[in-house]
Amino acid sequence: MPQHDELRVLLVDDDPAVLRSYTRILARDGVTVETASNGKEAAERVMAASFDVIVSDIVMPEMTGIEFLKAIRAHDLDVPVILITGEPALESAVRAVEYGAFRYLTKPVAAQELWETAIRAARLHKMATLKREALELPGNDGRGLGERAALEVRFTWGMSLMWMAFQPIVGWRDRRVFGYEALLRSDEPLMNSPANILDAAERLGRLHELGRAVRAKVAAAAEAPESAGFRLFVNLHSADLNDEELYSAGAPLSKIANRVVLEVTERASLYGVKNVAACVARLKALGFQMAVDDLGAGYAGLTSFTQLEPGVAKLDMSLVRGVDADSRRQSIVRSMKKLCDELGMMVIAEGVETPAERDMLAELGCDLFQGYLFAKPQRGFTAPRW
Ligand code: G
Ligand code: MN
Repeated sequence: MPQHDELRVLLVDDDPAVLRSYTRILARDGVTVETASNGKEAAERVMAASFDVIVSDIVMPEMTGIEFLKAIRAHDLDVPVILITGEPALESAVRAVEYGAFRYLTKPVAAQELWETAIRAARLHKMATLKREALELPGNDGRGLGERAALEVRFTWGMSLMWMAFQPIVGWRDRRVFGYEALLRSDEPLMNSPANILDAAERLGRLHELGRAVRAKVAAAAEAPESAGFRLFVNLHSADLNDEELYSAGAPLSKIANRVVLEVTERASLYGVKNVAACVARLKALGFQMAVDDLGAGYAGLTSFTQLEPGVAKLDMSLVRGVDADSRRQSIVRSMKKLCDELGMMVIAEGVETPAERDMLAELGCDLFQGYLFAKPQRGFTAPRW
């Protein structure tokens, strides 16, 4: 038997019996197999490690095989993906081809066919990778040139089809709109989640370009008469803090700075930013207000409070979800609110989805809310449902 050393296979299926049976077929002759029981978990695996071939079911809860394939393609344009389905349908076959599936197999798959298809795909991929590496000059961050070029193209399309959605932030007691958060969207099918666009921009070193485009679009939208009088909340990536354009008085967003709250997430580190305090001072001098985003999801603890001296704190939706039935979340929200009051900060609770969450938050002293309960992010400045 030939050894297929170091071929790594990722198997994705929600049925444990299928995973066991496919593992038995594939895990031999030097092939290692990892398994995931849903598309979401599999996507995380793909981000963390590289595989020579991926074999995935199509019909799965949470994330279908097609959505999974699409998520992979945003990250890795080359890895061969073999999709397997019990219910072949033209629609899914068309999608599979569109997102570059290697093969589309129907259940039941014969052991020999599965083995041969997977090994052939993995070998071809490995060969192509080795060839590309041999052609490549060292030092271009280890990614294939072809892959990078393809990502550039996708990113450029993604940017050209980009638009800003707006979601209202409401004052509950007085039933008034307090402001709108601007959220990035793109109609490019492979770049349609903000995370995909940001990830591509980061890998291509084009975060500044993306940030500038976002800020220009928000400034343009702010000219709409429907937005008059409302504060606009704009998310910053930590890399934006290193972009001189952000501090230019002539930049489009600077011209409306006194209406703008800049959100800096607590999820990511501000480690790469040279002098956060000085950056914040410059932004405040231009008239911007600062907000800590995703508070409570954090990793930075409360250091962002001292680093940013924000006027607004946005409670992460993980604290909001089910807060009505969870005394631990209630305690955290109550003390966060108290702390923010003492520091003279406004508190916005994000991701409010149910009346029960809203009422509990109000009882805990919160009044500013954002979430699907009032309105989803959408084009234009939509009025909330009360
Ligand atoms: O990280 P930040 O808080 O900026 O992200 C806000 C994200 O949360 C947006 O992508 C928006 O679409 C989403 N969002 C807004 N309101 C809700 C909600 O009520 N529930 C959920 N699950 N997501 C929401
Ligand atoms: Mn935000």
